[in-house]
Amino acid sequence: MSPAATAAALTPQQIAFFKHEGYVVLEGAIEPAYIQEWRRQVLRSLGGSAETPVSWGDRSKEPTANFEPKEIRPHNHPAVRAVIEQLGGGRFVCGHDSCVITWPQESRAWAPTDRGHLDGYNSSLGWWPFMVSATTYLYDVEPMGGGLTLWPGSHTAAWNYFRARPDQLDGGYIHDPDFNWKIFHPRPPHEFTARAGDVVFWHAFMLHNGSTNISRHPRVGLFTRWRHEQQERIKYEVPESLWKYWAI
Ligand SMILES: O=C(O)CCC(=O)C(=O)O
Repeated sequence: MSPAATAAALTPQQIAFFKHEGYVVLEGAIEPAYIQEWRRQVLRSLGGSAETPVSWGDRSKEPTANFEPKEIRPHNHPAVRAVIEQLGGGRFVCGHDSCVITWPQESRAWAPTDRGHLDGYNSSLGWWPFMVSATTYLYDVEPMGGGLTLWPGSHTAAWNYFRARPDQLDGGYIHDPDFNWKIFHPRPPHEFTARAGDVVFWHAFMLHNGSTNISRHPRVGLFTRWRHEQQERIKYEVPESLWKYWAI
């Protein structure tokens, strides 16, 4: 595998888009050689033998993104590293790489996902604050193919909510009778359809969810999350600027 000598980071326009929308897509960031090797290792972890839905092995098995050697793990990919370095000024550290498969449900009608959630800042899913996540697919994802659903602008809506109620940053908003998920849904959702190897970077306050896959192929998503190196110190702070701990 020979990654590009100088990995490209985000342009000023892409940074501005990320700050406004809460996510940004870097098309073609991952080279085909990485995708091939990641597919091979995911298939092996599932006990599958070929790249067709019927032979993917045991669906109950947990796929891995802890690829070997470590240098080829998603968070170590040069283009991904370059963007994270740029966003965090070198202060964002990788929490984990993971693989989430959405298996086809051919018998189900498709409907858009109508509600998102926050990872980390969520008492029902656990409290593990982070800064940013990146998602890429190992196979192209078409509409209705189980794409990650994002709510553009929700990072700002959530931050505004927490600014007014900092005591709820610990995930307590879930239990607040006045809380309504619509508060975090300023605009209609965006289904991240993409080619294998495109990467979407999304803010930790981005409302998101999986979606139903009625295609003929599993949706294989790799998710990586980064926390701030000072996360323990800052985890209960709702900063006056959403970008206080960023380098952008
Ligand atoms: O599988 C997906 O597209 C979404 C997964 C998700 O919501 C999560 O990892 O928190």
